[in-house]
Amino acid sequence: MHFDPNVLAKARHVLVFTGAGVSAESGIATFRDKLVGLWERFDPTQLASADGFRADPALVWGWYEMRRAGILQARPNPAHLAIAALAKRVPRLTLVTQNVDDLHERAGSPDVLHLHGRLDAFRCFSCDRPVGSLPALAEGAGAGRRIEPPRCVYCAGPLRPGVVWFGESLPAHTLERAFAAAEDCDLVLSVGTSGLVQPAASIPRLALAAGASVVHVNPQPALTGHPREFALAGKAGEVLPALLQAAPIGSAPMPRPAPARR
Ligand code: BV8
Ligand code: ZN
Repeated sequence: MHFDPNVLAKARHVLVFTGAGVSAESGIATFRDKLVGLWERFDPTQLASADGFRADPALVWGWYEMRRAGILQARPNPAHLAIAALAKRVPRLTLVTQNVDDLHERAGSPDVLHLHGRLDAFRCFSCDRPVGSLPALAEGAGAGRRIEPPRCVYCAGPLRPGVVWFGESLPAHTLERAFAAAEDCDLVLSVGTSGLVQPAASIPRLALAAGASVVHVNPQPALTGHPREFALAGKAGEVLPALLQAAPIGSAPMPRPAPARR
């Protein structure tokens, strides 16, 4: 059944739930994309874990620094901008992301709920103290190489990225807010996610169970067959601006992207 853009126009509360696919058109590799270079023979679930970091801190820190370099080079794409514009055109919008980049923020979205943390928030792996200022990107980080993590000034432990690794708990308050939005919203726009990682991936299902409709924006959408679940097959950077055009909602101007946090 085709999605009726009037559902978006009539929505009181829209929950936008994004995954790596929303940043794909900004040139940031998704988790489905094969890992390259040094990391080719690893599975992200091995690298994105405390055990993986313990086993080889330089390999894992080098992987995150390469990703951080890529994020600094990247710019928000029309999908990020459309989501920021949508927030100004519907009565209430909650943005929940699995991504650890800051492209939603740089597109102008306020109050982004990062279920899996932020790559550019660092803390000590040993004493957990947060790091005030961003460590400078190591020479050649963008090319991808092993890099020894910087040391904590308090206990000399290795720094780690402020992301949620596999086997680690999600930030409880953020998850609570995301689940509450899933229970309250009328519509979920699930954008660019393969829906494989739990508990984040349960958000669309929770919303369906609470009576909302769910639209998957994805070149390869995966539907469960629920009558209120729809797919808009295609790239987020094309589908979302078109959806905002088609839906008879207010017309706030598309925001201008902000520069990366250095
Ligand atoms: C937890 C941060 C428990 C890091 C991430 C066995 C052992 C251990 C754990 C488990 C296990 N089995 C299950 C688990 C639970 C585990 C899990 O779900 N594993 C999976 C692999 C089965 N979950 C956890 O471990 C979570 N914690 O359970 O804790 C616990 C409980 C109590 C006490 C202690 C512990 C923590 C999970 C968080 C992991 N961290 N990220 C980092 O970024 O490095 S997950 C990471 O992968 C992302 O954040 C994201 O969530 C996920 C990737 O998914 P997507 O974003 O969907 O991206 P993907 O590449 O998969 O798909 C891209 C999609 O985009 C595709 O569909 C594609 O078609 C589409 N696309 C492509 N181009 C476009 C597009 N769409 C639109 N437009 C385009 N242009
Ligand atoms: Zn420390």
